[in-house]
Amino acid sequence: MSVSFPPGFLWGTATAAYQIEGAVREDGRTPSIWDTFSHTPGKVENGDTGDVAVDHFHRRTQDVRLMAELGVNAYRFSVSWPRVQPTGRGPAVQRGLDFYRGLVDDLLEHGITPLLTLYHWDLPQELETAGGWPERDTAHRFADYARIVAEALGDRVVRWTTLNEPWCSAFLGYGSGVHAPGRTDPVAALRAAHHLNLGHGLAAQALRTQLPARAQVSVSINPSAVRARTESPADLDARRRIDALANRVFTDPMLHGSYPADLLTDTERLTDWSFVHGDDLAVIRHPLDSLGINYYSPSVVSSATDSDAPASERNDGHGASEHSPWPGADSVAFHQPPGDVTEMGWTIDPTGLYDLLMRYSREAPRLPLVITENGAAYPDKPAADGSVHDPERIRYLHGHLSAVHRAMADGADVRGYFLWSLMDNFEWAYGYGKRFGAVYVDYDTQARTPKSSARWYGELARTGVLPDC
Ligand code: GBH
Repeated sequence: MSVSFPPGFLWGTATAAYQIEGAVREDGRTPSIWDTFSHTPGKVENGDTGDVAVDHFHRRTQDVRLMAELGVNAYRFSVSWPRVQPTGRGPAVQRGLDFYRGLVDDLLEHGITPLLTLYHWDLPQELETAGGWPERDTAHRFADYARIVAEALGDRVVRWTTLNEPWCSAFLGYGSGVHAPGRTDPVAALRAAHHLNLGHGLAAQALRTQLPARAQVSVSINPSAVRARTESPADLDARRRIDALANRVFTDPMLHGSYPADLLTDTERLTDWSFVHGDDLAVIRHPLDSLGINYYSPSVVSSATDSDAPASERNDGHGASEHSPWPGADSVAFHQPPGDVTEMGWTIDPTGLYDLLMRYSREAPRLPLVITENGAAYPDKPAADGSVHDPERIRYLHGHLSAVHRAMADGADVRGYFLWSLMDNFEWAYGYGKRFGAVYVDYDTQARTPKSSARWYGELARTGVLPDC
């Protein structure tokens, strides 16, 4: 049975500045931590960098036209902080802001709703040199930057997002070190998490002050759909610990104005959390207009000490790093969830998305939800005639959109869905080897070719009808 989504539903694609723009030295842009990291040997597969990426900085108008041709009605992009405020302090660079003003105008001209994300991981290197997110001052610098962008684009952008996936910034950037800036210090990671929360709250305040009343303020998190391997008390406790470090460390202060008591206890051997100051929690609990949810795959955990799983089915949840992104949770083992995987090795399981949507609709009943990222990497290759067929991606999207529809039928207030990604791009530590795009990019010529999933998704966006698979 085909199902319908409501009129006005946002059907978009998503990207991030460093993954697509290139032009890293143009118009006064200074390096971000991702320029530094990707140019450090051994950090990114194949030595890939975002120097050129998919040259979106020079192809912006053509890329927007492509979106319009596909039929999507929304686009989520991020602003490169070092492009509009080099070094992260002081006055804005007008030509940096002009690029985004031009992008937004192109979108509006085609009736495409822009969703602007202020921070998708590209901290100005100079702020990292001054200590980065583990330092409190970075949160204040972020609020200043938010004010600058709001001043420049507040007349034409309605939907604003502060941070993308603060978990990745804090725990992959400062804990496991597989993301920029590549530090591996569990205390720095926890401090970073708090200062990202604080930066979110301060930036949200700055946006409210600067923007017209119709503006909408949001944040995009990557909550973990974390399950216990068994119902044993030890495995349930492992689940609780990871839920605290993956999810509640952000959503408790943002939605409820407190840090989880169990998290403070779990991490007490590392820190007393005295970096949380008096008013911080009131600042962080800023009323939001929606919550952005990025979802790819669920997690399964158990107690490491209790686990009787064969070692081959176990991993430590560290990814490629010997350092943990889970401070204070050394007693937890991660397991590959059952089911088929994408090229990332991530298990395909739409139930995880359903569960998260239901969880946050219960936890924050009046807060609309937007799926700000969902998608899959596959080893796409053009056929002899140049076309690119990706039936696996269509199946992935179909499964997850069915789960979204089911959650809506069960009461979740979901306002939109953004496919990650508009086009193949720089997949962080994996470089250009992993393709998430609905549009294929030939990295030699920069030619764009919509894959069959792009056609399929455009049709869905135009009709609002999810056909049978
Ligand atoms: C998002 O990150 C990003 O916002 C986006 O820029 C990126 O391109 C996209 O997803 C695709 O990766 O480490 O094996 O235990 C998602 C990052 C991926 C981090 C899943 C946590 C857990 C799986 N998340 N990962 S694993």
